Amino acid sequence: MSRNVSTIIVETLIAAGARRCYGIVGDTINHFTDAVRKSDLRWIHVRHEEVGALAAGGEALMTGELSVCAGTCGPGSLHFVNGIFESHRNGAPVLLVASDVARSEVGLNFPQAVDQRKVYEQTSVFCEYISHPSQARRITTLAAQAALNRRGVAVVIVNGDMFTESDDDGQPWSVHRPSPVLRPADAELDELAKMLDGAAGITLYAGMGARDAHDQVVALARTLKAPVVHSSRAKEFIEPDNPFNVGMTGILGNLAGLEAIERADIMLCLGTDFAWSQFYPDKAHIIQIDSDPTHLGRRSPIHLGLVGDVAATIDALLPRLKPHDDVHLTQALEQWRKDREDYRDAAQEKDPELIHPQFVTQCLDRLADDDAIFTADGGSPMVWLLRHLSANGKRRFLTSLLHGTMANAYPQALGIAASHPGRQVIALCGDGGMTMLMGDLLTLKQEKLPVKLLVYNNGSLGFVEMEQRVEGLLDAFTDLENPDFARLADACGLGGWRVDRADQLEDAMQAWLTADGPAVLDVRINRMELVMPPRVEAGHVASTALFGVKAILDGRTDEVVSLLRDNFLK
Ligand SMILES: Cc1ncc(C[n+]2csc(CCOP(=O)(O)OP(=O)(O)O)c2C)c(N)n1
Ligand SMILES: [Mg+2]
Repeated sequence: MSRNVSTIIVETLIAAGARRCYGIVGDTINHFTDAVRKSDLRWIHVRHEEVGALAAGGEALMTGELSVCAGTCGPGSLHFVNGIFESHRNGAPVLLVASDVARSEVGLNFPQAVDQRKVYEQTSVFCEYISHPSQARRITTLAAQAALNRRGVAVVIVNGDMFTESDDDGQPWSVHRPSPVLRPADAELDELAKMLDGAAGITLYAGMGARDAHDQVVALARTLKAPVVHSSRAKEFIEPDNPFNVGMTGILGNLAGLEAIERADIMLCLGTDFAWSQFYPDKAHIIQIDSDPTHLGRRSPIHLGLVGDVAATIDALLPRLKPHDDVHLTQALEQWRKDREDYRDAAQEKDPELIHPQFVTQCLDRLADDDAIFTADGGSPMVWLLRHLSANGKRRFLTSLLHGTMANAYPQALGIAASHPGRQVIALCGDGGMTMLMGDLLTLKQEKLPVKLLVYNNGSLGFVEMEQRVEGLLDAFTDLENPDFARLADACGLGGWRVDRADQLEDAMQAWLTADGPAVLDVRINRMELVMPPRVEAGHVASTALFGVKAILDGRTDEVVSLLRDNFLK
């Protein structure tokens, strides 16, 4: 039967598992949205396409299923770029239908014409035009298949006039999703077992590639008596029910994580591509197991690199290993206990006038549902999430750790709320992040998506302000003059609460969490908060002191005093 290209694309997307499409209508996409209107694909009408892309990415990452966005030619399709980059980096299967001007106008600098392929090629696993109506089902199918199997973004570019062309579309193209098992050769596993058996202190470092291998990682840690350090993104999968967990390394990490790697004789990397080379050890032998051979030895020279899925590789390795003794493990677990005490201490409020973000986040940890889904903005909120919310195997976490964008939290939460009805979805927002894409608060109301936004209101682009100070610069261009976000929420039709004192927090948070529909909790937190690295180096102290001197000379003595008081003397 003959159908138009719009209908064929929509049918194919639904057959590939897509349930929602995020976007804004416009001339070259209107026939596509008309086909969406007549279908079971839900159109979520956002106010800014970047929010649509982040929302589709949030949905796709949490469900593992295809999510779609679509935009009109030129500016409409361009606005998705930052959110599409986020999914390209974090592996969320998103399909973007980007449109362009009619074919009769291509190459003539027609208003709004943009070569979408040049824009999106660098940020996708698949990027192709539908050049003939007979390709519509085939290209869309292959795009969906690439996004789902290669974990990333597929872009299908369609000229506006193509959507109304028809084809009789006879062939049954369909998406295949195989699950191969990948593991190293027997001889390689024997060599690995020999190296591990000859080593005293072994530390496991688990990344996103270990997300389906929780039980295997724990079993391996038990046999090797190895502490387990995890990357930030792997927190939700590796932290729960893991007696060998000692936290994270890196600038956002903790001392136990850092030292477990420094002290090890072997650092065994399991599905991690952690990018900061300075946190890899000088002394330890590094062994890396990854399903992607291009990751081997990319961040640090390694002694052995093997290709395999983490779970399948550990299953094949365990019978080859002898049990180890636990000196290295005991030391790491003792430090982890101290690190958690320090985190708890950081959240004690002695002065009700001063609200520390750690206190706010630990209160949320207690009051949020056991299976809540949390997102956090790039900037300090992501650190508070990683350090102060506990993973239990049911809670889920998402932050922008690879692309590192601001303003991701509530847009991602929007897509997660749409795809997880009945689940509590909480966005930890910076005041900078939330106001960067504030217009889509209206979408939460209009589309009835009950996201709970917690705004860490420090009146500043705090993370960067801190970076500037720690580098010995006088902080500049970081002030944010904010409205009362609770009143703003009210004007947008959302619930709104505002907290200025620590002793008001718990009641307000309780009311906000149990509110019907979307709601904002605006908490006035301490502006002078420093995100402490796991170990304060002499260089940090010297350059922060340099900021102190410059600030005093600039007449800002009060700020230096509060920086010291609020971080070191509390
Ligand atoms: C889109 C984008 N612009 C700029 C930056 C640089 N940047 C990183 S964190 C940050 C400040 C975030 O401020 P806010 O959201 O208020 O969070 P805070 O750190 O104050 O808690 C900035 C400007 C970025 N990562 N992404
Ligand atoms: Mg801020």
